[in-house]
Amino acid sequence: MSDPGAPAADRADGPSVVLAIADGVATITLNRPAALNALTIPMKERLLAALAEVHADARVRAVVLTGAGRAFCAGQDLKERLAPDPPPLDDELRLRYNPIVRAIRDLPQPVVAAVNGVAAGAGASLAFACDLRIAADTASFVLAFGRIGLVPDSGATWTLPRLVGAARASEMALLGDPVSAADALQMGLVSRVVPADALAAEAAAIAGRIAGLAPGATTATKRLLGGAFDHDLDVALAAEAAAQAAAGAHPDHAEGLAAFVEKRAPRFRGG
Ligand code: LHQ
Repeated sequence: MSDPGAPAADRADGPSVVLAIADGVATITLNRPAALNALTIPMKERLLAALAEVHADARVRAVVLTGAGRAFCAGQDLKERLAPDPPPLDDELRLRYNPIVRAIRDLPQPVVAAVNGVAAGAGASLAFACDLRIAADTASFVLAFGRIGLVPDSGATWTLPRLVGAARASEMALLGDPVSAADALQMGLVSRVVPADALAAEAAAIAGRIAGLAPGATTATKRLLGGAFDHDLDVALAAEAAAQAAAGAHPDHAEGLAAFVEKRAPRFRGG
């Protein structure tokens, strides 16, 4: 499927966003490699549609978000912004970028960003919105917004300080220097760095492990962690207790206990 009205890079390389679902794992691939997977309007709409499809599919228990070619995502397609009458920037954010970030955060399934190359501008913001980030040793993160006279967006001013702390977030946002995969690992922006040719397998393995967990408990864990910096301890303790009551009442908890005493792997059913 390709867009007749889309930029050449979309038409040449097929759909600008590819969704593949297998064994409980959805892999969403940003696919405009000739433009470093820079985001056009049709591509953002496809990404949002893919996220909605994944949200609605109870078979999917983990998601991998990655890029085709040598980049993860170079952010907004700047050439699209230079076309006559581009949409106002705030419309672009409200109608497309913000819903994508919200959709990632609201997915019941954890999302693993497999950062295969440069993640720039809103491309970095997308990675920051995910639950886990693993990177190829060739990857980098660039908050390129300032260079073109813009502010960090798509949630970066909210996610980045939570991930790396205020000091490092301020350096990245204000100076805009590329952060290598090794530095990203050191500052906790990513949790693993692997050789580039091992990234897809590593991401699939992590997502596969998540897909084997009890889905209800996994979703609740994502929610509890997602609220971690917004609540005080008492709210967090109460939220954990409520989530634990729900998880404990689910047959998957009984299955986990049975598997433990029977010394076998659990078979979680979800639902
Ligand atoms: C691109 C892009 C690109 C188009 C590489 N667009 N073609 C903004 C406005 C609207 C709404 C709200 O949000 C935002 C948020 C944002 O995302 S603003 C930030 C936008 N992104 C950037 O400023 C990054 C621009 N790109 C770069 O700085 C470099 O390309 C990076 C550092 C990503 C990679 O550098 P290189 O590895 O040296 O690759 P390159 O620059 O040679 O790019 C390869 C091709 O990809 C090239 O096309 P060409 O036809 O000349 O081979 C670039 O034009 C194209 N490309 N980024 N964002």
